[in-house]
Amino acid sequence: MSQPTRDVRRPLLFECAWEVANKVGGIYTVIKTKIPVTVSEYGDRYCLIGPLSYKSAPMEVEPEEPTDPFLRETIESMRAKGVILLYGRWLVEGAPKVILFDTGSQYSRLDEWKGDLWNLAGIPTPPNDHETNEAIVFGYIVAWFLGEYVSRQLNKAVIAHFHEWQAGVAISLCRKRHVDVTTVFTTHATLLGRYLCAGSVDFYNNLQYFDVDHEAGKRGIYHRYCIERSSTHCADVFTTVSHITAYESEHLLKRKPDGVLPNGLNVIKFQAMHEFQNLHATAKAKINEFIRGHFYGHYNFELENTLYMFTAGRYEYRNKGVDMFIESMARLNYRLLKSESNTSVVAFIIMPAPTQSYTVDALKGQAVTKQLRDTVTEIQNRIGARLFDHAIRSNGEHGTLPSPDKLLTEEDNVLLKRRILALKRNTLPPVTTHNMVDDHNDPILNQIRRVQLFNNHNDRVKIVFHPDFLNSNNPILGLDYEEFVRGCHLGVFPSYYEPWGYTPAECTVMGIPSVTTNLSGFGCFMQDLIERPQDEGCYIVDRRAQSVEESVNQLTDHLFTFCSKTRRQRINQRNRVERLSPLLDWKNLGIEYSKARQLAIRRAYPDAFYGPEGANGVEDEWEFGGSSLGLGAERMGLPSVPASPRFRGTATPGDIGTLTEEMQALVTNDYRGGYQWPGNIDEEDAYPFPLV
Ligand code: G6P
Ligand code: 1S3
Repeated sequence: MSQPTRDVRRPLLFECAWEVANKVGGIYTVIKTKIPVTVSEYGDRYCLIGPLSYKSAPMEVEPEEPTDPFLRETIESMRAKGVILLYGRWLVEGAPKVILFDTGSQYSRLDEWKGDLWNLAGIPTPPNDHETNEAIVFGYIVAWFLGEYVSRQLNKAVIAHFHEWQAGVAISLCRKRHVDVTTVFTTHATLLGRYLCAGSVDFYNNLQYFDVDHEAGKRGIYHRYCIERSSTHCADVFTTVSHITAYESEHLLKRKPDGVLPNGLNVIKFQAMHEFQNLHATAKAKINEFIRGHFYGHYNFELENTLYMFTAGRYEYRNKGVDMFIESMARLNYRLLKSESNTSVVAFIIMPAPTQSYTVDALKGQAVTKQLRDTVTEIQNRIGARLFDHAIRSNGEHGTLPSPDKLLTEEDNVLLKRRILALKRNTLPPVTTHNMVDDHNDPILNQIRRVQLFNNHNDRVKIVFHPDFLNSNNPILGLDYEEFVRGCHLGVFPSYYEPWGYTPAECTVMGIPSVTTNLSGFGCFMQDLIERPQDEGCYIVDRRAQSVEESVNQLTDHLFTFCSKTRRQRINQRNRVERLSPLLDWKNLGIEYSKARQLAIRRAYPDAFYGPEGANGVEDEWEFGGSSLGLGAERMGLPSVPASPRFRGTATPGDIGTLTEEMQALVTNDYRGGYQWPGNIDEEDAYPFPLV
């Protein structure tokens, strides 16, 4: 397969994912935020590949003509055969080249390609799985593109990096067709892992025992699983986003990852330097406004002593730990009441679900408070005018002030009373802001009912379930997600299945403390790097080695302790959290991607490294994005200010710790991060939680 004539020093890079210029979930964030470091390493040798979504592409991509003659010829040739595609610049920081393929333009070939996939790789496909059909058509078009491109461009090595099974079909095709590219496959979760965890199995204690084909078949995802597994095995280099998912992949996909590529963030975007504390205060003021409206008529708590906690993410009730979130909030409520604490907590759940509209009650709350505010402003202006008038008439002689009852007229009193009466309400403040399509069966609502967190007058923990994305134009909670996070005090993400977990990572770079678990990639990553993460505002609940009951209690303890902090302590903690940002910066984590790509090149073109050419110095000339191997924590740009977090003696944040094939066995054996995984333990998780 390898053609040593290709230049391996300055390879070309195609990065392919279903979420390129097409926001669905976390992979969009990975790719988009990583672009600046990839562009700084590859410049115009970098091009992304994704599906053409007519809804988002016009906003995301500026069309352009390719300057690379091989690319132009390839595109022209494909267009001539009916492929519709958009080539241009993705309008994000770094403005990389992007090709988006319209899968619809080749649907006529779906059956032919499905037959081919069966013959070539033994992958079966049922007729009506739209997502799989899309993955197949997309995969065939991408493999077609890569095949044509490398048959024209013969001088440079080409790396094709694919994310997640939806983009994986092309990997198997490239392998079977001997297309001269080297491939990297990064999985951000496993299909089976996600499905198994969402059920009620004791996943982590049984990982090595699952009959994977049987389990996939039982859940109707055997064909998807085949695509995922085939992509995993056909790729030159296989990686994932965390140690925990590496372990899961080894057992469920039957290949040990070559390394771990932790997800980063473009920290400059979030880092507001010393200003971030002010941003917290202004964003919190906006949340305060919402609270006044939402709890009108029952607004008996002091906002000065109110903490905003939240959980957010895709609606995966058990996987994202919403069950544990609600249960712990119920227990926190009990403990705050019992200790006669004067702290109140508003616990937000931001998780999109099918809804019909905003509830009338939620809209009314904001409307009546707005009316009250307008009336008060009106009266305030009138009082001001009266005061001014009185003062100016005194002609500098009498020096008397008007009597207060003259300032507030009978008409003002009546108006104000009307507004105050409008604040009376016979119902409790609503738990949810929207009318849910399936209110009776909604797992979140049912759990709230079970623990009876109904926003009662004397509850110290109030619940607001916002089953939609946040948006600054939202008439109820008018903030963008980022602003909302900044205004909160604590993010709470007690996930059971979380390959990485961007939500706590985003909290960290915005200087907001968070709780996560040692079943989330992010939680393990922080635990591996920092000696006492809880001291840095990064709380990690143990969901591996203790029972569900113990985990809930541990989470409740963290929440309760947080509630007893003074404002000064909270401010300090925000400062400490924010200082962890460099750990999550792509400028430091991007190097793991560089290593994976270099490993792919080495595997595809070993002669260029170990043969005579290698001896001539390819090693030394490798372009490595300006980063250096073996970064220590100090070298990650962490400020050496007093009370800095104490780091463990980590060499590199990820795990492709070396680039040599000889070291691979050592590297891959190491990915568990030192944790001893349990054998089979009989104890089953008890769900649902008992009532409090
Ligand atoms: C930021 C602001 C302070 C404000 C504080 C409130 O630090 O700079 O002016 O007092 O937030 O903190 P809290 O944790 O009570 O929301
Ligand atoms: C996955 O998205 P999810 O929320 O389905 O990929 C994300 C990006 O790698 C990751 O952060 C998350 O944990 C995974 O679960």
